[in-house]
Amino acid sequence: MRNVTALKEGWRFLKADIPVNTALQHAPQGEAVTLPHTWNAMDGQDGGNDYYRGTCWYVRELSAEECTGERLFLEINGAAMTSEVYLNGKKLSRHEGGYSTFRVELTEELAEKNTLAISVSNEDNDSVYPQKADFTFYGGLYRTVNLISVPAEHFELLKDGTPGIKVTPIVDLEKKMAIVTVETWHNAASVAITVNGETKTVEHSAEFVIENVHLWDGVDDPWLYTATAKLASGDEVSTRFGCRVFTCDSEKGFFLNGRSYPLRGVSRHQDCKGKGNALTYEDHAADMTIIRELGANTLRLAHYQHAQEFYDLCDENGIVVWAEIPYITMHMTNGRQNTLSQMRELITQCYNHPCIAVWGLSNEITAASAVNEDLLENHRLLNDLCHQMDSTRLTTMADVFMLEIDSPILEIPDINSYNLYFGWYLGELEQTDEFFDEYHAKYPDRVIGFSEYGADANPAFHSSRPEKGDYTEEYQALYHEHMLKMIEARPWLWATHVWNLFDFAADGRDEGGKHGENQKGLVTFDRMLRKDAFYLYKAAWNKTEPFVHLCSKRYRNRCEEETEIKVYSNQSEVRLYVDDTLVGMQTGKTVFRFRIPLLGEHLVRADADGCSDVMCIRRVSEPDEDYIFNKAAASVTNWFDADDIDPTCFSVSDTLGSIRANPQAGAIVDAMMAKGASERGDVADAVKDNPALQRMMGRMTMLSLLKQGGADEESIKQLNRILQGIRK
Ligand code: GCB
Repeated sequence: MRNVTALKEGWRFLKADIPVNTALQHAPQGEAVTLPHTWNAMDGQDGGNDYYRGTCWYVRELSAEECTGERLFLEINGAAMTSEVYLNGKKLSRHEGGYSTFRVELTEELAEKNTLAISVSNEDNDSVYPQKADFTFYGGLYRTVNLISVPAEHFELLKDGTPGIKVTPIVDLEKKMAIVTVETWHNAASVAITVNGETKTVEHSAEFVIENVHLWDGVDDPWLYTATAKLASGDEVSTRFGCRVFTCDSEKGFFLNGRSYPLRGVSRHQDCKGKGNALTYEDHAADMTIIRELGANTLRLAHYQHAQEFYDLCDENGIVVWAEIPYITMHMTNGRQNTLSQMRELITQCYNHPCIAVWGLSNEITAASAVNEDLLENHRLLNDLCHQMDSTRLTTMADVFMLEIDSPILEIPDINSYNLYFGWYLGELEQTDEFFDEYHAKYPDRVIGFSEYGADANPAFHSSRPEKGDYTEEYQALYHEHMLKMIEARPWLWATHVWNLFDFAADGRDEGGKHGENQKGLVTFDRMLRKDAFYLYKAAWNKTEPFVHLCSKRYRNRCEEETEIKVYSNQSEVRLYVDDTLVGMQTGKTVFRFRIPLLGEHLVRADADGCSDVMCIRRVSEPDEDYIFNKAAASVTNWFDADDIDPTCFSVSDTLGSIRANPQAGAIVDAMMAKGASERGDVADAVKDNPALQRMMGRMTMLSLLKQGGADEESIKQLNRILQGIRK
C-alpha cells in the first residue's frame, strides 16, 4: 500500500536567513501558514523591483500517524528556487531549481518526535536559473508538499522526481494501432503492468499492442488511456497517456494525427493577482476554463515547468503544449549544470503527458549574452539530452528578435520560433509579416513559429485614434487584428502563441498606469475582465459557442461627431441597432466595423444569430482625460496628423531607410541619432551598430523612432521642418 498525505496545514513560517537550529527554536513564534504559500504575493506585485529575495523557513511537526509505513518520503512539488530539507535538525538534501518536483527519504532519520524544517531561497546568484527575466521570481513552498509512505519494495521515488513509470506509445495511423512500451523503476523482483485491460508480469518493462486505437485527438477528442503498474508488496503507480502523432512541415505547419492542425494559442504564467504563484487546483482549473472559452488549441507554458495538475488539465482538454525550462535572457557560465538538471527533471516528470509536443531549450537567451561557444555548447548539450531522454518529441527555442536568422544557434534545436514585438516595443506591425516572409524565403526547409507577440493594454485607457505605446484597449485590439491576419495568411507557422493570456507580475515594471504588472494579457491579472482582444481571438478560434461582442464598451464618453462601432463575432452576420433602430447589417468574418453619428447618449446593440451584446456611449464636448495614459504623446499624434505635409519632400513620416538613402537628409538624421544613442547610455550605444537592429530601424518611420526615444513635440516639429526642405 502507498499512502499519500498532503501537508497543507500546520506550518510555521520565518522570513529570516538563520541557521536551522535558530529556525527550530523560533518556529513556535513563526507565522502560521498553509500551503501553497509564497512570501512575495504582495511585494512581488506592487512594482519597484524591491521584493524580498532571500532565505525563509517552513517548519512543521510530523505527527506519529503521519510517519507510518515501512519507508517514508517527503515530496515537494515546487520550492522556489533553492531548498534544503532538514529532519530533526539534520540536513537531508539540497535542491536547486524552483519549478520541479523533488523527493527526500526520511525513513532513516525518523525519531519519536519529528520536526521538518525546510529552508527556501530565491536569493540572486549566478548558477540557478532564472536570474534575469520579465517576471517576478516568487519564493516559497508554492505547490503541494506530500508525505509518501511505501512498503520496502516500491517504485523509485528519488531519481529526478520520477513518477516511476514511463509510457511511450508509438502510433501507426494507417493500421489504427499503437505499440505502447511501459518502463518501470522499482526494487522488487517483478511488476504487473496493465494497459487497456491486459496485464503482463515482467521484470521492468512490457510492450502492449492497442488495436483500433482511440486517438488523443486535440480539443475535439482528447482520449486518455491509463497504464498501471503494481508490485507484490502492494505499491502501485499509474499514469494516463495518449496515443497521438505530432509532425511538423516547413511548408504546411503542424499536423496532429496526420491532419493539418495549425497550433494557435496563448502563453501562460503560473501567477494570479494577490496569490502569486501559490495557486490551488481550483485556480488552475479556472484558467483552463478561460482557455477553452477562448478556443485556443495550444499553450506555451512559460517560462518554466508548470504544476503537474496543469499538464493534467491540458491532457484532459486536448491542449497541445510547449514545455520549457527557465534558461532565459542571460546565459550564465556557471549555470550549465542547472540547465541540464532542470531539463532532466522536466522530461522525467512530464514525459507521460500526451499534451506535450515540444521541449523548449531556452527563451531569448541571446538578449543579454553573446552567441559564444559556451552558450552554443550549453544548447547542444540540452538538445542532446532531450533526444536521449525522449526520441518522440522535437526540441525548440524562442529566439529574440535581434538574433540574426543565420546565427548558428538556430541550427541546434529541431525547430525554431521567434518572439517578435514589432508594433509594440519597436518598429511597425508590418515588419512582422516581412520578417517571417524573409525567413521563410531564405530557409524554406526550416520549420518556424511565432512564440511571442503582444501589446500592453490597461482597460482604463481608450482612444479613437489608437497608437503604439498608448496602452489603450483599442491599440491592443488593432495590434492583434493585424497579427491574426498575418498568421492566417501563413499556415506554415507551426505554432503561434499570444504573449500572454493573463496580465502577470513583473515587479520591475512601472508603466501603463500600473505598478509591477506586464499588461500584455488578453485577460486582467485578477481574471475579472476580458479585454477586447480576448474576444477577437475567441471570434476566430471558438467554433462551438456562438457569441457577439461590442468593442470599446468601457470607452463611454466620446468627443466626436461620428464614432466607430466594432464588433467581434464568430457568426457570419451582424446587425447593429442604435436606440433600438436597425442602423446596419454586415456579413463577414471575425471583425465587423460600423460608423454611427453620435448625437447624445445612445444604447448600442449588436445581434448575431440569437446572441446579442449591448453598451451605452455618449457624446461629450471635451476628451475624457481619464482615458489617456500618456497625455504628452497624445498631443504629438494630434498635432502631427493634423498638419499639412508636402509629400514631394521628406518628412518625419518617411522611414529611416528612405531618409538615409538621400545623402543630405541621411546626414542630418544620422548625426541626430548618434547623439541620441550616446545619451541613452552604454546599452543603446553598444547595440546601435547591430546590423539586424539597423535593418529593423530602417523600416520604421522617423516619427515612430522619435516617439519611442521620448522626443518632445518641439524637436519633432523642428526635424520635420528641416526634412520638408529637402526634395525627394
Ligand atoms: C519577451 C519575454 C517575456 C516578456 C515579454 C514582454 O520576449 O520572453 O518573458 O514578458 O517579452 O512582455 O516584454
